[in-house]
Amino acid sequence: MRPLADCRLYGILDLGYVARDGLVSMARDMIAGGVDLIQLRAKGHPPDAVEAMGREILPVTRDAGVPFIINDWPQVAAAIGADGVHVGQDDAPMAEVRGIVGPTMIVGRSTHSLDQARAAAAEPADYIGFGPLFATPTKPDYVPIGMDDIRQVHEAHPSLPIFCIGGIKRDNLSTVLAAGARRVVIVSGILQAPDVAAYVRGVRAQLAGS
Ligand code: 3NM
Repeated sequence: MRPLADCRLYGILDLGYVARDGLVSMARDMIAGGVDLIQLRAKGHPPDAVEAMGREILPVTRDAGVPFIINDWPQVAAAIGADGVHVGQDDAPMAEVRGIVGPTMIVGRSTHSLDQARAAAAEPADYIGFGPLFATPTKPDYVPIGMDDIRQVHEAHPSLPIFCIGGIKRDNLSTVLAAGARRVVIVSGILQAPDVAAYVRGVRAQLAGS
């Protein structure tokens, strides 16, 4: 499996954009393009449904050596033997999450400020999301934090994988990278692309050049 330290492009299977029966083929397209990590984000779906979806996706990601992360549900991640779980600011503290998923599973946390990034680094989370940089329909209730703190959060946590997120597309990626980002999450940009694999390849090429 690809080490987290080598992961720079994080794709999310978000049920707001992908139909239930399109998840596996979307995962394949994202992998074909070259995403490094895949998360299943199924807001509003009960844990048994998330578990069923996860069990279908996991063999595809495993085959490719791409870590598979379950959003929100440590119990589901543990039950299916996923590679990781992602939790938000309002979710359980790390000790509780670790109690469910064990010591080796990847645990990531969303952060929306430098203070939250510091707290997550201290838990310690294995990686953090940092954003939303820009307003995004994927997470409509959140106030964008802009790009001003990107350099500082990287300087403060040099060995923590930090994935910038929120409104990032191929079109603004160069600006985000110039502001100091090393790793990114792209949700709607990838999922709404007419040719997902080609879009991801384009993003990869930009990352490789930065
Ligand atoms: N989390 P898109 S922003 C799922 O800031 C998510 O924690 C965010 O989607 C955070 O690439 C976000 O479509 C949505 O903007 C990202």
